Amino acid sequence: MNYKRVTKCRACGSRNLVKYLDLGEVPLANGLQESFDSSIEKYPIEMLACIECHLSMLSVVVSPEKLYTNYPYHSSVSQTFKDHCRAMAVSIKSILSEKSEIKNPLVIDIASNDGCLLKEFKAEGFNVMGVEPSKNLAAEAEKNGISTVDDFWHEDSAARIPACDVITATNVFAHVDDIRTFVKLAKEKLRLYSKGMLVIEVPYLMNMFEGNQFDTIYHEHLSYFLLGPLVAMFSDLGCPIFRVERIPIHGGGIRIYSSPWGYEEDPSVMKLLCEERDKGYYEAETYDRFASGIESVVRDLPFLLFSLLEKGKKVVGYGASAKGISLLNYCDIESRYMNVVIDETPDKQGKLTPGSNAVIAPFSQFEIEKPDYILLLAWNFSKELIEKTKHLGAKYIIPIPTVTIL
Ligand code: JHZ
Repeated sequence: MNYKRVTKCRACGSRNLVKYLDLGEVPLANGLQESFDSSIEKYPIEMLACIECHLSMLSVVVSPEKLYTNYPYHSSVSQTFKDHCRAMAVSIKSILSEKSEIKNPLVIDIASNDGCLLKEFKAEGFNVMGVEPSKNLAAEAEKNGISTVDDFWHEDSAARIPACDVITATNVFAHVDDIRTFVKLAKEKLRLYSKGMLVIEVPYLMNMFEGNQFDTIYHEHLSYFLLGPLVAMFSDLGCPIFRVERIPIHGGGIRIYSSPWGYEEDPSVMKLLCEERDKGYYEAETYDRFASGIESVVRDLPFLLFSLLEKGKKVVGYGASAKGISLLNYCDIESRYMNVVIDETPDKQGKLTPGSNAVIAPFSQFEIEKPDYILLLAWNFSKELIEKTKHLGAKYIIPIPTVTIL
């Protein structure tokens, strides 16, 4: 098996870890299948919390080579995400210009995917460079004019990039096992004269708990972040967090800004730390409450699909997202309840969802299936998905925080 067990906290090094959730064993969410395979590999999903710094993490780390060498997720499929990238580039440009005089700054994006974010920085006048381990995505970014080092972020790849003014890392930090080295390597690349900064976006644990987003727990996401453990670790590494923003993308995340070059701390940092403490995120019962809250979805979703099947209704999934595929597995939903999931990512089409074995089909399949119900597996893009399909006249099933029909 290509995984190892976690024995200490990857943020603070404590061995004082407590298990608060066990979702059994499921296949890798993006391990899309070419054909039905009854012996598909499954890996445990258990959540641990560090008693010292309150980082939440999975109990296992699956080998990154297994997860990412050929990665089907393309950032650019969602207009909502493209809009988010545009706004991020504009906002960072304005923060940087308040602090430094630099013309045409250089931004490096770690895990740059198909170049979705760097394209927006380029449009804002930045010089850009990506680092992306998935060969298919790095090649696509290069084709679109984004210079990309096709590798993971480690000492060798860091040595191949120049010093820069901004490093961004969106939706990758949660995927990294050695987060301390990740930050150290980034910090060393930030130029002093431009007061270089590291900007990281991660899904936020408070949103996950409040929204019952347990489907976002899967093998790629090794850590589930609060601001508290991040602030402590970044200070310890000499690259303090000086600003934080809550962002709506992917069900709710945080964008943290850090730098070794002496930025004054913005009040946003202390405000969110206090909110975490006041809402009980450093207390055990909050974790137990989250763990017991997922039971209703795991019970109600299969029950709903079963009763719709009994009534002869057709249900089709929309968005073969990693979280959606995980949800189908957590709820034990087999292909007889739902055998088609629509997804507009060409690399996903024609494949089967691992574990639940639904066929991933292009958008045009909606006209053939004529669904009575569309299960929004990418609920984070509900607005966009509903807008695109409302002409079909189907009802929508939103699976979380509680199973709801629209
Ligand atoms: P989406 C991703 O997870 C990937 P996933 C990653 N693991 C991560 O960390 C999180 O984000 C935060 C499709 N779609 O983005 C595209 C359409 O077909 O919710 C995607 O396959 N048409 C790195 O996989 C899927 O839905 C559309 O119009 O859970 C959405 O996946 C839209 C909007 C999406 O993330």
